[in-house]
Amino acid sequence: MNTAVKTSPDVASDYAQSVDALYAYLLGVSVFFTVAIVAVIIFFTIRYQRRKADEVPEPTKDGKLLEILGSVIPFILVMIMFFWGAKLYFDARLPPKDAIEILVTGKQWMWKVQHPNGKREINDLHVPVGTPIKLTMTSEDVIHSYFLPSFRKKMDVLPGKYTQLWFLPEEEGEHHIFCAEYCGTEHSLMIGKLHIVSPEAYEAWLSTGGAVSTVAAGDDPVLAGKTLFEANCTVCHSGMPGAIGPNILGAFGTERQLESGESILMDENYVKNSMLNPNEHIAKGYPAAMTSFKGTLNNTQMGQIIQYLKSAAE
Ligand SMILES: [Cu+2]
Repeated sequence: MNTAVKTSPDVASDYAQSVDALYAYLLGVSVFFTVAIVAVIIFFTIRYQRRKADEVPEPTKDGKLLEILGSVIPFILVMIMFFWGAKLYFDARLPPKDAIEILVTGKQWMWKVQHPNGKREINDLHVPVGTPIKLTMTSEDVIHSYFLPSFRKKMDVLPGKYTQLWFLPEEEGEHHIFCAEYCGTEHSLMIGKLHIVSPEAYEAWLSTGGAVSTVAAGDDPVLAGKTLFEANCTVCHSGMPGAIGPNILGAFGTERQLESGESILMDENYVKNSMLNPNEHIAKGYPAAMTSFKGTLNNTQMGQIIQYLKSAAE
């Protein structure tokens, strides 16, 4: 039996290794200065204590070089922390364009996952090796957090908002998935397994169980979104003659000009907010004529419309 104490989770990617290296640097700098400062305090306490009641210390002289070194060295050390940390942060926040998008919904106390072809799974996540994976995540209730410790990647999952987390599975294997935000009684059971398999095995997995042929049309988020779009949005938003709203088919991912003179990126959060609070951002040249779909469309349906708009813009 392996009884070795683990000091850090498994390392499943180059990114995880880079995070560990930065962590080692932070820890090294902290430990070095803690030890050095404590040692100097102890040494000075003994060396310079008052030995006689009438003892008066010698005046000290300025140590200019010491002052400069005492400012410049820490400055360089913290700037290394800043730029190194910023680089890793940007790497983590910007998913590559060719990433496979998988939808994740957090719910007390499970992770509901939907793959591009509509296939669903709960808690587990199957992904093909070698392709970047982008998780687009939201919550049905409280704040959760999707944590892949072996990849050193973690992102809050929030109700009423979409967040993203991406990672590159570099080797086949199995890894932990945790909820990293205390979310209620069974938070500790909100765990899953990440299965990294070969691309062939992933394709095969996608078409088994809830086989593609048996995935109902209503299960495919894009198809379901298309039906909902046509029932609720087409009249005003697909460029029909005389339409009172802007055509949004094909516009996902572009900058939208607003009546206020500002512009805003049409992303998941913008589209969802426009369905809930249509008058918050009015498109340039159009009247504030839309009413809210709050209570008409549920979270899942709004998500499906977003998936349809995304696919219409590809
Ligand atoms: Cu949770």
